[in-house]
Amino acid sequence: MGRYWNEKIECMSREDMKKLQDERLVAQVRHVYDNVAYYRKMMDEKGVKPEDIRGTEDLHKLPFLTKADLREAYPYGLLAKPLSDCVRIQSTSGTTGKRVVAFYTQHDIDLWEDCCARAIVAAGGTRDDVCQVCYGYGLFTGGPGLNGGSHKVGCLTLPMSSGNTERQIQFMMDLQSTILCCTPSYAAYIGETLHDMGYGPDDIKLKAGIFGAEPWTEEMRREIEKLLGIKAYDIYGLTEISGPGVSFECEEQTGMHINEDHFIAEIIDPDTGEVLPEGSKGELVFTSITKEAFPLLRYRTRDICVLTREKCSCGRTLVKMSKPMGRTDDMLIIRGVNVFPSQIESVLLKMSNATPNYQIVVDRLNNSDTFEIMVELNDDMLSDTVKSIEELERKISSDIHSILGIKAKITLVEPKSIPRSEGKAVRVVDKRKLV
Ligand code: DLL
Repeated sequence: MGRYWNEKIECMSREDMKKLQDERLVAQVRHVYDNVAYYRKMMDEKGVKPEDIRGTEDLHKLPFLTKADLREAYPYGLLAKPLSDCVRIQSTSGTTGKRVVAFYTQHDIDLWEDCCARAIVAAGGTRDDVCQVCYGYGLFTGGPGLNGGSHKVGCLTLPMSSGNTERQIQFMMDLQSTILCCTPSYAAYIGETLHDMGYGPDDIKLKAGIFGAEPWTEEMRREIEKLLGIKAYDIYGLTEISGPGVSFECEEQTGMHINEDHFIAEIIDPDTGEVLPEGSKGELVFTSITKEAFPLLRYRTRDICVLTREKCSCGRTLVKMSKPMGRTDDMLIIRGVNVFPSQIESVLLKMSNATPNYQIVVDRLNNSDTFEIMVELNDDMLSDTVKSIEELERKISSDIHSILGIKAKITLVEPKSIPRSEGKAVRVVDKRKLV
């Protein structure tokens, strides 16, 4: 199988990739215009006709699509194929407003699973591997996507879903799993539990992990790699665009290659909508050029990141995106300051005696925001003196202050007292009623 799942595509020259994207984009715009009344209306209002789109250079002429459009069109308003051609739905984990429901034909499932297969092969997966999938199964795309990719590669697939961590570890040992797929926070929890059970990396056969669905830092990567004795690869995706595998990391671990034969990426200024040049930081926008049932054109992800076409040592020519650096919407605004949970995480990961398990609690008292960060101590710290605990509290507090410019109340709590999540970690509890 080699280093790539699809070498022809993954290592295609820029000119050939552009040609492929141009052809697919033109056909997709026509398909959507002819079959989706909601989209036709948006294009008509903007005065754009399908024949105005002749290639990727015309992409900017199309209107953006946002989550608000998806909610308005819920459930069938953006469907581009008859329901009888659809074989699956998946849905977002969002807790506010209406859920987003995405539809798939069999062709759409195939291309999505193919993208996940590319990610697994990039992480070193072959038909000799045992791939333990502990992302949630069901409406969430994590489990089904990686499960499908793992089948395609020919790995022995363990469809574990999340939860029952001791059983996960038992299976991991008994069936000698070599690849672990789950959220990074769950991977860290599996690592902690492994150690609590009296085992270490030498007792398991894992070699790689494919972790995504939530933000995680480089420090967290190193921590998980150490706990489990593996190489940890990032994977990105969103339900609206298909699920995991929109982009994936290679052995260079310096960003995620976007599957550009299926998804065209742009970076825009989130305030003006203007397309920014390569290397600029801005909001990531995707156009899906091969999906049949739920093809979104210029969908605003709200994820902030940077794209780069620098040559990658892995040989892939697919454009790379940085780890998302936050979101334009779940960014917290505390006392007027923009706060990304990842900034807090990176402070904590630099402290040797605090753990990256934290929860931010924001409230509003007498018209002023309160900002508390609960941080778990590690076991060694428990036996320490009150003085050294106070010292740590002061250090975290001053580092947070210097990064964010605002003060937070730091509360150090006992190891394992912050509820663990088996899916995406709950890092923020916002009790303010601002809407
Ligand atoms: O989280 C799909 C997925 C499953 C990706 C498993 C990777 C692995 P949604 O629930 O629709 O889909 O959430 C999508 O999660 O817009 C990002 O804000 C965030 N996200 C996804 N992957 C990453 C990542 C899945 N690797 C939203 N790093 C996206 C940071 C991520 N954030």
